[in-house]
This record gives sequence, C-alpha cells and structure tokens, in this order.
Amino acid sequence: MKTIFSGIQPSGTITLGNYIGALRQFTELQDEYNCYFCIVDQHAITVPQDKQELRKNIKSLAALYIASGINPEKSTLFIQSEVPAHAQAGWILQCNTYIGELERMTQFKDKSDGKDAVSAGLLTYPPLMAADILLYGTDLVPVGEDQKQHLELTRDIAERFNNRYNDIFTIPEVRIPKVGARIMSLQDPVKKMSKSDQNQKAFITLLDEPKQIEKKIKSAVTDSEGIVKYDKENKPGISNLLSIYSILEGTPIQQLEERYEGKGYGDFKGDLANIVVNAIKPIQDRYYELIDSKDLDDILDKGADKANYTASKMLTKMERAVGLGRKRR
Ligand code: ATP
Ligand code: LTN
Repeated sequence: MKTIFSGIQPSGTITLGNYIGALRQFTELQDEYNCYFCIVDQHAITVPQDKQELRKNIKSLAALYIASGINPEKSTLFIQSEVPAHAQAGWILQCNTYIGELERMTQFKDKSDGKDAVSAGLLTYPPLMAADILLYGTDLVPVGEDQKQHLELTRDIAERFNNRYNDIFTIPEVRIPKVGARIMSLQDPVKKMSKSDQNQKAFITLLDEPKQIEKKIKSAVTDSEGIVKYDKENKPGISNLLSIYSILEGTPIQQLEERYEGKGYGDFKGDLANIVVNAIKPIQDRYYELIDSKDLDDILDKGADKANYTASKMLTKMERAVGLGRKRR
C-alpha cells in the first residue's frame, strides 16, 4: 500500500480554502492509502503565536480533521511536536539545503514582506516540511496549489541526500486538486484565502456561525457589472464564488452561469451562503461532540505512538547515512 503524508498548520481555525484544497482530498484518499495526517505545530511558530491560542488551535484542528471525515482507525493523526524525529531530521536536511533555495520560496517572500522582525525559522521552514514527508517513505502529498514549490524543493533535497549519502528516501509526488486548489480571499480575490489573514471578512472558517457566513459572503468583493459569469482575469471575485459554489454543490460552472442569467449578485450570494452553511453544518455538529471528549486525546496518543515508531526508524537510517553518533551494532 502506498503512503500519503500531509499537514495543516494550527495557525487559526481552518478555512473553506483549507477544506476544499486539502482536507476534502484527504478523506477521499484514505481508503486507498496508508495515510499520515499531521498538525504541524512546529511550522506554526515560524510566525509569532499566542501560547493559549496555539494550544487551543492544535486540539481544535485535530477535532476538525476527524469531523471532516478523517477516520482515525484508518489514518494516523498526530501532532508534529510529539514526534521529535521531525525536528531532528529537519536539522540534517537543513544542512543539505542552500540558503539561495530557501530565499527563492514564494511563501517566505510573502510572509516576510514588509516585516522587520522575521524569524530564521520562517526561512528554514521547507527542510522541516521535507523531513515531515520523507520520514514516512511518502509516495504522495495532497496539498493546495500554494505548496507546489515546497514540494519541488522537497524532491530536490531528497534526491540530493540520496546521491550524497545513501539511497534511503522515496521521492514523493505532489497531488493538487483539479478544481479548488486555490480558493481566493473574499476581500481581495487576487490573494489566496488564508486562515492567518488579519481581515476576518477575507475568509470563512469551518466554525463560523451561519449568520457570520452569510454576512461574509454578502460582503465579498465582486465587480460592478452584475453578471454571474466566470472570468478569472477580469472578474476574480465572482469567479472565486462560482468555484466555491460549483465544488460544494457538485454543479459545473457553466450550468450555474445559466441558472443565474438575468439575476443579480444578491440572489447568487444568498444561495451560496445556504450552500456553504449546509456543507459545514454536519462538520460543526461532529466537532462539538468531539472537542471536549477523552476520545480525542486517546486518538492523538495512539497517532503519536505510531508515527514515532515509523519516523524514528527512518531517522536512524539518516543518521547512519550521514555518519552521526557512534556506530550501532
Ligand atoms: P497560514 O495562513 O497560517 O499560512 P493557510 O491557511 O495558508 O495558513 P496551511 O496550514 O498553510 O494554510 O495549509 C494547509 C493546506 O491547505 C495546504 O495543503 C495548503 O496548500 C491548503 N490551502 C491553504 N490555503 C488554501 C486556499 N486558499 N485554497 C486551497 N488550498 C489551500
Ligand atoms: N507547508 C504547509 C504545511 C505543511 C505540510 C507538511 C504540507 C507542513 N509540513 C508536509 C504537506 C506535507 C503549508 O504551509 N500549508
């Protein structure tokens, strides 16, 4: 059976973008693959986090993974910092990555843009992500479009390591959904929807109340033309809303354009709000059952045990390949 690894940062409550671009793929794939799904808390601290909020977001993300359909009986769900091999392997890989490669990363450029205090971790983030993936002999990594560049670098690092030391890593493939790989901000539709956006109106989270969802969709930026038509270049706002509608209802965009011919954005947005609320409602119901249950801790304990077992074996191989420590019998 082939292996999948993917991670989400507990840097806020996950958005409709994370759900459509990443989580929905995970649940589709878990029957066919041996899956590892990770709450990448060590990645989240590359930018400042409030301690209490971070703790809350870690548990909340775990519950949302399950509420969205991840079955802990099939997939391994765990917290990155509870498996120390990630940081250890990340260090070794950092020593096999060039600063020039890291400085070219779009995510680094975006997140450091205009800031005067940028952590070193924000720059060295990709080798830690490579460690996450390579420790499990991963074949496939389902992610949104924005992570493609990090995946290419992961493959380069793995090939470099295999050539320099010993051929121990599987070279992972990326899997990006055909539609919905890049859901855009509701307030600035040329930017991706991001859970750490300062503007709350820019994103919908999986835990937003129906009223909030309706408000956010109604105030989503569109254009003054008033015609429901997909045109990403000239009408990015309505095109983004059409994509969300189409994915969640399972209706081709062209049919939606026909359905709303002669109608304004008001009708369209009202219907879309209902569709989003109905898609999220069952996830929220399951979430509130889980969040304070002991089951969640048991699942995460088991997940960490399983992940530790696999990851520590690969870490030992890496240390041997590089020549760290003493020779073991
Ligand atoms: P942050 O705002 O803290 O950078 P984020 O919302 O961008 O976080 P991540 O935790 O970095 O989300 O990403 C988790 C997964 O969701 C990744 O696979 C990523 O590609 C995917 N993803 C993130 N944003 C979007 C989006 N707008 N559309 C589709 N997929 C997305
Ligand atoms: N870099 C990703 C999160 C992430 C990840 C991973 C995704 C960390 N480790 C391993 C897939 C596989 C992000 O910022 N979205």
